[in-house]
Amino acid sequence: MKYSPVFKCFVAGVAICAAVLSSAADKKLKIGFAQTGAESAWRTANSDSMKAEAEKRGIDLKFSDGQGKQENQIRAVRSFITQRVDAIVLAPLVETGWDNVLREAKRAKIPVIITDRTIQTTDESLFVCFIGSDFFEEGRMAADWLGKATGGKGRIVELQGTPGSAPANDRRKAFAEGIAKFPELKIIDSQSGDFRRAGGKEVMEAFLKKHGKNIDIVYAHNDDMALGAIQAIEAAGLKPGTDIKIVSIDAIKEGVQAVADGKINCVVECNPLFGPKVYDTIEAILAGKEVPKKAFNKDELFDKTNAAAALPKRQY
Ligand code: GZL
Repeated sequence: MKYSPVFKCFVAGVAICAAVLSSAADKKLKIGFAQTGAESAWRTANSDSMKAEAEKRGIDLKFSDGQGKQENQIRAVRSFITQRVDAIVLAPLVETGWDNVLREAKRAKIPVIITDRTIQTTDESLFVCFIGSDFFEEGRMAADWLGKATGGKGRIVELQGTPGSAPANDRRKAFAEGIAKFPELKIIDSQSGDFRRAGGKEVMEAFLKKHGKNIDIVYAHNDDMALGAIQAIEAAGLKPGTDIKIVSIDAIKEGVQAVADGKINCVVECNPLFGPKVYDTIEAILAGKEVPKKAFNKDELFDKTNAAAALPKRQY
């Protein structure tokens, strides 16, 4: 069967386009992201920021939902190494237990960026940099606000985040140090609600049963637990924000709305929308540029003086 010269040129042209397209596809940045899970509205906003920005930049994002288990995240990082991704992003559920898998990524010469939560490691060369918020600063801001708002007096119950996680450890430590300045501002009970709304409700129900009217303040490590605690407080016939003051962290839209409604008295922001910053940093690393070891996001504070005005601008 003889083919005309025109047909032969057409076939050659198609082959060249396919080769160019496939090589361009090969050059598409491939990034593995091991997310903690989907425990809170903050987490959903953080995942959405990473996915939307990857889409916008044409990045091939391999997203893994750890479902609240460190072993799932470790498995995901190993899978990213096998897939030879260009970079690995890890939002570590808890602070410890990462050295071995990070050593494997280092041996594979794949840069690791730690986001959102910090890790404890014997060797800081196992990751290139950290991008997230300063949980100590958030705890201090919450304590300072409360000291001023209460005249340094009150019995506090604390809703802690996920046991062993950096935000739970750091927010607890910094808040305790912050209220130490006020001898009559005391934590009378503290328990984990695991950053979940249901957890905040259940723990608050137990606190109300145990302490009755002897609770003046709730310090919640995140808004989801604060919103759960509001359900328990209202079910007990009490007024959140008035009978029991509430201080929380994250500043999700529902949390800022609750401040505007007078149900939460203060939220400290912990901004989850750092997808663009993560990918800018990865592009810099892959281009051989130096990047800061720690890059903290800027966080604001909302109370009755500014919450209502801030609401229209809230993005998560
Ligand atoms: C903080 C993040 C915490 C949020 C919670 O950066 O790790 O985990 O405060 C989330 O809402 O579950």
